[in-house]
Amino acid sequence: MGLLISKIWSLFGNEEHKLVLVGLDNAGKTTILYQLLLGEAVHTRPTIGSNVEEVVWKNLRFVMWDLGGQQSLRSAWNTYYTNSEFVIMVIDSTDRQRLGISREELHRILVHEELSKACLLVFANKQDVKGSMTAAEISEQLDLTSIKQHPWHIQACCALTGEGLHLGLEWIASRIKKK
Ligand SMILES: Nc1nc2c(ncn2[C@@H]2O[C@H](COP(=O)(O)OP(=O)(O)O)[C@@H](O)[C@H]2O)c(=O)[nH]1
Ligand SMILES: [Mg+2]
Repeated sequence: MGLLISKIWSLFGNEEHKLVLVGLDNAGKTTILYQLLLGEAVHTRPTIGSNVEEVVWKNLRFVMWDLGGQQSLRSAWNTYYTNSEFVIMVIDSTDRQRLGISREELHRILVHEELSKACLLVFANKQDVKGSMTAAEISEQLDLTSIKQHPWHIQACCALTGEGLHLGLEWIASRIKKK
């Protein structure tokens, strides 16, 4: 009976999907989370530990974990991976210098056993800044085409205005439908 109810429940799209937002400090993770939640850019401070919010979008319920990105906090990311269906990596598209570190972190994350079935969405954030790297450039630098074990997608966005964020969620929704 419980199973039946949960099946019917899921037909209405009410199941929860766990997402983790990762990326270096200052990439825009917290801004993205609150832009999706509130539809506006909030003033952020560096995240110590994590923020978690439930974002409801088109009948889908996402539980989004926003993890602090400073080097000292990155080792704690793996404690949040359990049952995560999506990894959202946020990239500061103006930060050419640290893209190599993002690449290393990304590939380190993806081999984690608890994420073996997770899909990857990369947000190429801060597209409003002149001279920022394009999604194509970032895709190449992150070596995304080498990722064969996880469905992935890269989306250009601007967390300050929200532009592109919903296109990212569209992709996530399309992956959920495929399951
Ligand atoms: N220009 C611009 N600045 C952004 C954008 N997204 C975030 N920021 C700024 O980048 C800084 C870091 O954002 P935050 O969300 O705290 O990054 P986090 O450390 O990844 O959580 C803040 O000053 C944000 O206002 C964006 O799309 N464009
Ligand atoms: Mg933050």
